[in-house]
Amino acid sequence: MPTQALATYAIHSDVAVITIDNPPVNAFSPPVIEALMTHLAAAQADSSVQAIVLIGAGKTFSAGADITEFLKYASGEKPFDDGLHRLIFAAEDSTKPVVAALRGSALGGAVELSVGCHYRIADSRTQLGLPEVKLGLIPGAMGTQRLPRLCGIAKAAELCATGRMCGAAEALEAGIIDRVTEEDLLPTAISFAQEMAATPNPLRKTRDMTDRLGEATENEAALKKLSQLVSQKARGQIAPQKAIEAVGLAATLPFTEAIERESEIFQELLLGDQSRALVHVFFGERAVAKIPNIAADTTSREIKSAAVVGAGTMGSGIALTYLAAGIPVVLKEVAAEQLQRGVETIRKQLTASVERGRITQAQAEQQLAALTPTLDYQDLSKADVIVEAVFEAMHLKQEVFAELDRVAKPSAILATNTSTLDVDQIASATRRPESVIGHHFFSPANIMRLLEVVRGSATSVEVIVTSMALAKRLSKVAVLVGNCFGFVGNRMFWPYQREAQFLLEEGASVEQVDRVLADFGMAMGPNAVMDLAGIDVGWRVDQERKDSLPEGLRQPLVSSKLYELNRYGQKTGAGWYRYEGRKALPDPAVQTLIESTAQAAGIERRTITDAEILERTLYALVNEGARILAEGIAERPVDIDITYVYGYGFPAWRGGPMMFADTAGLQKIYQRTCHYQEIHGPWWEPAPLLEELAKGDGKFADLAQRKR
Ligand code: 3H9
Repeated sequence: MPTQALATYAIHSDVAVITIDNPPVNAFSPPVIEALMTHLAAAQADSSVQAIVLIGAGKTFSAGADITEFLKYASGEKPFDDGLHRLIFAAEDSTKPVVAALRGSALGGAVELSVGCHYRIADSRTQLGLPEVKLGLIPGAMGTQRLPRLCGIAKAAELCATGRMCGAAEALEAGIIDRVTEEDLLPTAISFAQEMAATPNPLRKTRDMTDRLGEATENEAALKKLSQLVSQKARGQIAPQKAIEAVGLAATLPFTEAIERESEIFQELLLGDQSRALVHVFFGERAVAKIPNIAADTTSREIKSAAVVGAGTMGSGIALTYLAAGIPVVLKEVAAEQLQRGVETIRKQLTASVERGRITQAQAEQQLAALTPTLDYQDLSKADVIVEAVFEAMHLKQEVFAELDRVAKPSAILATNTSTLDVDQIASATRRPESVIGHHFFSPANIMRLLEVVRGSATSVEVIVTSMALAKRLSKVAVLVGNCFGFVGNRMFWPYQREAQFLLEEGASVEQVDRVLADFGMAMGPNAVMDLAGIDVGWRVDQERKDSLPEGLRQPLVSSKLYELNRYGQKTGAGWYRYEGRKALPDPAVQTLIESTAQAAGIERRTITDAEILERTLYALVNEGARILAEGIAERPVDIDITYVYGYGFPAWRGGPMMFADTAGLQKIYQRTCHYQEIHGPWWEPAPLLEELAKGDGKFADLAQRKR
């Protein structure tokens, strides 16, 4: 494709309009940069041109640098290309004023280009942001030095270190942009450019500005506070602190030296594991939506209305998710009291959303009006999708599905929110197993982004495709998985938690295990997770599963004792911890229970190292992941990674369990798995795929290249 096609050049009276035209998001690939450079040069050479407007084709300005290029640099395929620097300097050194006209999104390098232009005007709905930290990077095209010159060091550091988006009005107030318009952007930008060209000194260069950098002691205090904040919010991540460091250089180094340092930091981060992992997650989130072996033109069913069976915590969360997406919901319960409780939960959540400014009062009222509570299955007959969210017991689920089969219209999708049970067995209660599928939401269902879409053996392709598209409407990240105990997420979580409990029995404390895994980057330690999810929930799952477990294998002993003591976790104020409000406190009674249980079972207690905790929990997770891949329950390693990052609080900056394993080294993991097998027996049998990859010096990532 000729480079010129990626950006167009047109003259509107005396203004040159250069349009970035690289769908879908106008990313700055090297050819786009070259095309823009060519057009900028043409505008300099054309004596009839008085000013230049830079705009994006379509709905958006640009999503910044082309992230696919980073992969080539990180893998050594290509040297680092400073094309964006050259382009920004070309704009700034233009002899005619350059106006960046922003709309849609202006992200990363796109903001950096715009702040290198002489002026900026934005459509009032534009969102601006420096999201590089979300890719484990810092702004690397002079943004850390130009932004503070426009809006001050404190504000610039906050934007660069958090990656937070800001709207046009905020950007205007901060001084990042010069004008906001409600009018048609292009003609308004052209008029603005003409107006600026007519001023006495129209070439305003950000690099020369120093008056807005702010006062030294205030800046230092602001940066220190920000550093503390991001060390909590972005625990374990390097890039946010580096972003603060880079922005801080605006106060201490001349522009040219500071941009060199910025570029060094950017390139160091680009070669680091954290950026590699976060870029993997960025593309992974998009990859899981593309299902291998399903034709792109497969028809999907129309979803205009939904029903949810069960108004408990999960059911009401699922109903809220549909309501937020503008899909009306019929909510079914067995008794008036439970139904009323569910409706109240939904009402309270909506009120809380209004209070937090997430939605308006009018939107909350509209959503509540779209909720129809009922006790009658017959009221579900018009729903396009019905999600069952009753207790985790097969007989109950089958009863519900038999009813759904009776009342649901023929085209309805019948989804189960089971987190562990056999979807085929549930489907067998109907005469239409092709319409039955798992929609496994994660608690709180209206907040957590993951949706495991579980395909049963009879589930039709149409139902799968509809579910994946529906998930997008519900703002979920959907991962298609196969049917087995616990699917991908909970099946892998079981050995992880099993080892966590064994470690307690062998001598670790509840707090030690949780601290070690939280320090690794998990959102919560395994014991705290159990307390949140409900020890009773886990117990119920264990009851359903116990007959299918191999005999003679060691089983965790303490959690069922907590269940017998009615210590269900946060909901009863006590579980692995005791709770004051939501604050978890160590409980000596639990320690005593663990010790007496271990003694009664003849388990010798010893000092457990942090390293052993990490290995035994994480390698057990990875080993099960390898089995899941070999069985095709997860199609690709990235499906597991995204499941864990979005559903289980696995640190995105480690890329998910399978990428973590590749980074740690499969040979090491395999050797340690064999070592633990010698000590602890069959639970630790290495998965054949792990063994094969380790012995062949391979990686899970290689599987993506293999034909299944
Ligand atoms: C940067 O600028 C570094 C500089 O500081 C320094 C350089 C020296 N590149 O998300 P969607 C693809 S770092 C390449 O589904 P949406 C995406 O993979 C960059 N590709 O759409 C997908 O491809 P596919 C800082 C990109 O409407 C398609 O576009 N910028 C890029 O839901 C559609 O994307 C960011 O971090 C890119 N930059 O959301 C912005 N962006 O169709 C990252 C997207 O094959 N991007 N693609 O799956 C986003 O946040 C969202 O994509 C955006 C649109 C909000 C723009």
